[in-house]
Amino acid sequence: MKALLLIDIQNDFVPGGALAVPGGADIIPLVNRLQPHFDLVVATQDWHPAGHLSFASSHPGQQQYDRIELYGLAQVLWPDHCVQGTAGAELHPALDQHRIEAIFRKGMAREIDSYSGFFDNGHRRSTGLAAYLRGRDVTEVYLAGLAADYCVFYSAKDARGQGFSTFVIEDATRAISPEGFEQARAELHQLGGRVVHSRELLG
Ligand code: VGL
Ligand code: ZN
Repeated sequence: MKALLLIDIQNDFVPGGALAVPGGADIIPLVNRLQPHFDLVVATQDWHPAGHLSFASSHPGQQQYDRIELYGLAQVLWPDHCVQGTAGAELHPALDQHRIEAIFRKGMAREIDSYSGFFDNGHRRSTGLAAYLRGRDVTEVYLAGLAADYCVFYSAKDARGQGFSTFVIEDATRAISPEGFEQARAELHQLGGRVVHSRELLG
């Protein structure tokens, strides 16, 4: 079975949002066209409590996008984003949700960030996504959404690590930085993941 994972297609990650990914909203019509080509569609949602320690505002004296160490893990300090219950945390209104069977939330623990939809950044706690996919006989995981160099990339790495055949749909994602995406592409290749274009799927 083939699953489409829609990563963090939320208001805060598109232009006008708190942590806008350049061109982030442009993927949504394509994401909607892709959905019927999969057996299962699952979404993730970045879902932070106010005062999350990935927010620069939680570290007086630090600036947005500074890099610090947080309980032994490298951490980029982000603008406040995807705060639980806010409009910025909602899935984008143009995203067709009718085929989304489950939404896995992440980033709820204040002390640790969670880029991947499978595990927090320390691989300490699982969201249950891998078990859910296995329970649905999924062997192939395709990823789309935001951002290519953070949550899509980390989710793809973990999908590989969990033994799924893994494909990032390059034109159905956008990166925070282009260099970040090129590095992610190389790392994913090394792990046996593939980057594909939507034309290979839409037929
Ligand atoms: C993301 C930074 C912080 C993402 C989430 O969805 O790529 N990036 N939180
Ligand atoms: Zn976040």
